[in-house]
Amino acid sequence: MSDPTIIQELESIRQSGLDALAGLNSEEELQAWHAAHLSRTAPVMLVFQKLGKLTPEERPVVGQAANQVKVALETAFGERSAAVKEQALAQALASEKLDVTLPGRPVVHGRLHPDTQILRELYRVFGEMGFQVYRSREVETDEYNFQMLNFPVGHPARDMQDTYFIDAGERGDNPLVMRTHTSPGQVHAMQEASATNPQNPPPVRIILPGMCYRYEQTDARHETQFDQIEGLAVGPGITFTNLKGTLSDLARRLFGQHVRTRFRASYFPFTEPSAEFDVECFLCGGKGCAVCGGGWLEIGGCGMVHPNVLRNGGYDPERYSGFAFGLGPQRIAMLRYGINDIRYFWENDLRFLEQF
Ligand code: FA5
Repeated sequence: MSDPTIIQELESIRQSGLDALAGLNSEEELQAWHAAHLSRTAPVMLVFQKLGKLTPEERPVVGQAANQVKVALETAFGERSAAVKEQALAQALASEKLDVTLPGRPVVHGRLHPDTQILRELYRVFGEMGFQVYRSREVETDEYNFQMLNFPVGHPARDMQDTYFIDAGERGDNPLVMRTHTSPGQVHAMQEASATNPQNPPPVRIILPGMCYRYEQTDARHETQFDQIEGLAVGPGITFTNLKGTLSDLARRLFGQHVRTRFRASYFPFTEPSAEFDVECFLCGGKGCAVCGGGWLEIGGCGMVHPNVLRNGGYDPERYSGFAFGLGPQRIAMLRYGINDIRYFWENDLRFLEQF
């Protein structure tokens, strides 16, 4: 038989706990009640600790009774807490007044990334000039990224574009690479067009936009991942004058009628002759600033398509000629918006992005 005094004690623990709970009306009072009646040192818990000292007959009876008291207190606590919360909510709603003179909460709109904005503008301008968009792959073979463009294996000009290789050497001299420029798309596009009529391939006038990747040291004007927009025009009788006219017109459409541009002789294995295309920095008036460096900002490379590249694309260089260029849209956006560090583009810092 169990000790009747323990059973009585449990009953009085239950009763006094429930009585104390009945009048509580706030969260703080409830917490204090919980500490007094259900924490590790609460009277009902101490009964559990005493179980070990009881006889084997008493133990299950007292244990069960103590458990019932504990459950009763927990249940009552849960119900009281819910009632107090409901009461508080009702009071808050009753006291709430609608002040129609308060200023509205601003609605935050998403917006296009500055890179997307400049790309769309370039698509529009080139569209007006009669160029179509051709998309090409970001993972290339060495053959298309380099060899077809007149950079044979081991050619020193490959050092101009530090490359990310993405295979472990299984493909010998033709590894997979992340494209270092959009120029391999030139060969894909020409091959596709010339396949439609190998004897008389159709003229081509396209732009090839897309991401490029180079394993290089980043600085204010260099990123490891950046956009390029390649341009390619192939047909009978295309000259360097057409190239100059196209890029000068582009600069005027983008930056205004009075912008100054210059072509500097340069070298690319896939064009001959080759040039770099610079726009005068109108942020500093050509004096040199954080955006441009020396007064001019290089926005692309260009030249007349090399006969070997025309041939690789299925065009006879005796009958066809072409020009090509590769521009950096982010450099164009830097000039347009006065951005002094290209690394802001992919940092996802809202303080930068919200300015556009
Ligand atoms: C090329 O990539 C050539 N394929 C361009 C070309 C195409 C020449 C067709 C002739 C005919 P280059 O490495 O200079 O060239 O890059 C061209 C443009 O891409 C640069 O002027 C610059 O605007 C941009 N660019 C190049 N590297 C980076 C970089 N690391 N970060 C940001 N922009 C870059």
